[in-house]
Amino acid sequence: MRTQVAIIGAGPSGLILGQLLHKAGVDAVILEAQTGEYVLGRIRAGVLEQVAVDLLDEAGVGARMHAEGLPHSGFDLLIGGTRHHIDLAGLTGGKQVMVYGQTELTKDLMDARAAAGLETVYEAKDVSVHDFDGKRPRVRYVKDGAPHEVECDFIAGCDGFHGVCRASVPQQAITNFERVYPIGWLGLLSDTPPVSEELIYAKTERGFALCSMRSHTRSRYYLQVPLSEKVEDWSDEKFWNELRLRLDAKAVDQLVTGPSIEKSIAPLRSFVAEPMRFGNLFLAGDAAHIVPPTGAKGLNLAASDVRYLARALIEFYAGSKAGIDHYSEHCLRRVWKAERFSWWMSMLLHNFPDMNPFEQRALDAELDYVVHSLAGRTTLAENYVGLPFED
Ligand code: RFL
Ligand code: PHB
Repeated sequence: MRTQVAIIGAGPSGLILGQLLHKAGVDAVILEAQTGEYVLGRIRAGVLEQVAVDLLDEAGVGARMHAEGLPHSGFDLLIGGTRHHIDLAGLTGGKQVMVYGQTELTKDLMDARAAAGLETVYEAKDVSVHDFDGKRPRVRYVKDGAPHEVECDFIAGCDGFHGVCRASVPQQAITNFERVYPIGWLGLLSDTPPVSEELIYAKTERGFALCSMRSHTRSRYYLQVPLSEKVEDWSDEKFWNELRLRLDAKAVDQLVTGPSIEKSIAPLRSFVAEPMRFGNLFLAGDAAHIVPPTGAKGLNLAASDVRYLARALIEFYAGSKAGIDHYSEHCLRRVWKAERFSWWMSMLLHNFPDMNPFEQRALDAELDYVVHSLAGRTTLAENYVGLPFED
């Protein structure tokens, strides 16, 4: 098989890239290790920045998101029992975020791809990438026991943190920057109405909690837990009891509980690989970087990488190499700002048991400053809604 761009991974990065390339008449195939149902079953992100919303519109898949997504113009910080409203729109000249589940967005992209008759190979096993530094990039995989090879001009590594693309780059060509945190988020999804119209980020002596949602009838809650916790040890009742202990009286009063539909623990990690281009191989999304979920940036960064990558590849076929030559530099400038923000928001809102007491007090003071200063709240809001593209 021959194509212009071989995309590895059918998560949000790969699917958005495929759609943008298709719109521009660039040929691509997507190879995905899992089944479509498995990809759709992963409960992950919920908050989209305006730039991600705009990109989904550009890709022609925004209709259901606009009909069913929930625009949010602010959120609450609940600190030591006191609420502080962060008026995103008021602080950023009217900018908002959109609450729309990654699952829904993925489904819209899968449907659009199927409707256009575009090829996605699900359950592509043993994917390997070859000669991406040379003239004949190729991708090999096994499907239903039979080996296949795709010849291409470019390979887009959209295969997530544990994918094969970054792992195929020679070690001396890549630098990794990493910070692991000794905590995780225990998430619970339930068909219960959200406790509040806006998200609540809570910092308490028992640890962080987040009240989020997927719709007016479906809630998503998270609790900070030690990494050693096992999800099997958290009955729904135990989760709801602990959540109550981290909320204020108003939220406890309004909280509607019910059986969980999904429960899982995700570790918190910051990670960046530099550069993001190796000859004709490009990394995008979680394949190149990970943020702790506190700032709601992971999916949004994936969207911004793919925006740069689609433009660069489209420009290449129109006769200019400038976009692909600057891909890594453009992405990383935005990536590092989101990394910094996600790290900072995580440090401010979680409890770190082994932290030096001086640093703990200094962080508490910083959080107090942020909520009581217009400049502090503006910085938080400006980063949360998403920084503008610099091009
Ligand atoms: P994905 O979604 O991991 O998709 C990668 C795809 O590649 C496939 N793959 C392979 N395919 C072929 N061959 C191989 N060898 C392969 N290896 C892997 C995988 O099966 C998969 O289908 O990466 P992508 O597309 O870059 O998208 C990134 C986002 O999924 C991620 O950043 C977000 O979910 C992060 N995130 C959030 N981001 C936000 O912007 N806002 C949020 O509110 C938000 N909340 C979250 C989150 C992530 C969370 N978890 C569980 C990590 C909340 C949580 C709890
Ligand atoms: C979510 O709804 O899953 C969510 C929302 C905000 C975050 C992280 C996750 O910061």
